[in-house]
Amino acid sequence: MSPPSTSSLREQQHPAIRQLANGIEAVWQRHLDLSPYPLPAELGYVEGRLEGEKLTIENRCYQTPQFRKLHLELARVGTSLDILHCVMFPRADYALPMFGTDIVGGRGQISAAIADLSPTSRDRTLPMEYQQSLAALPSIPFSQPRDLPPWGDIFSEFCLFIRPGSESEEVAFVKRVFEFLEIHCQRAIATQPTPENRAEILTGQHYYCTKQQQNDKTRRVLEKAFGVDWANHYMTTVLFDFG
Ligand code: BLA
Repeated sequence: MSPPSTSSLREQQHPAIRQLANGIEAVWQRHLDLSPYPLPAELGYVEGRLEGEKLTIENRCYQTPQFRKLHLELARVGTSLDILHCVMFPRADYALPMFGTDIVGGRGQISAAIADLSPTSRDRTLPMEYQQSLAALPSIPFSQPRDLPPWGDIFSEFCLFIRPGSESEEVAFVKRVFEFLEIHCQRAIATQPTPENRAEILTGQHYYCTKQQQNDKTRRVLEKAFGVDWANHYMTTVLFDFG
């Protein structure tokens, strides 16, 4: 596929968000066989304004032989809140973890930067090759680690959740996410489908999505701009659908 056209929202966003968005798409293009994903036209670019500030959302979606959906979303609330959200949903016959990342920031400061390769197997552990590759990454001493919310039992022991304390920590976070992505794409293309595991994989993805749907901070932002029903529809069909 040809490279995607540059997005106007992306140009305006926090540099770490822009770099991560550009880099995620570059890694996808380099490793995966991307095809378009049929997102309903009205959900590609969305603007909402109910109470107060305008919320703008730009979505990029692809599919590949291994992934039923690659979703990269950029959002901006007024001029004060910039968001990057990305999830890679494996097809049900590929026993792969869920890659997810979320960066939330504004006015020059990122408050939340999270990235993980989250297991979906019945025993909720990552495949051995992932454990080995992730354990081999040198640990980074981020100055402000953050605690996971109660629904965060879906994340792996390698989950990174921080508030970056400086520009160099922002850069280190973005670089680490690229390392997660490289590991994931390389494992994904080396993995053979196992249709006999479909039920287990679907159950794991269902659990992951059900937990992510409990993120009240995301829900609140969407509800304020689009209303309760739209927010719920968006969270269950675009952000975290079961496939
Ligand atoms: C946190 N997500 C947040 C926060 C906001 C959003 C405002 C609070 C920031 C903070 O505490 O500093 C908002 N995130 C959004 C919105 C979208 C979004 C509006 O993606 C989409 C339009 N969230 C994800 C994914 C992960 C994730 C894929 O979408 C992880 C892989 C995690 N976001 C996540 C976590 C928190 C968060 C764990 C902190 C929640 C908490 O502390 O309660």
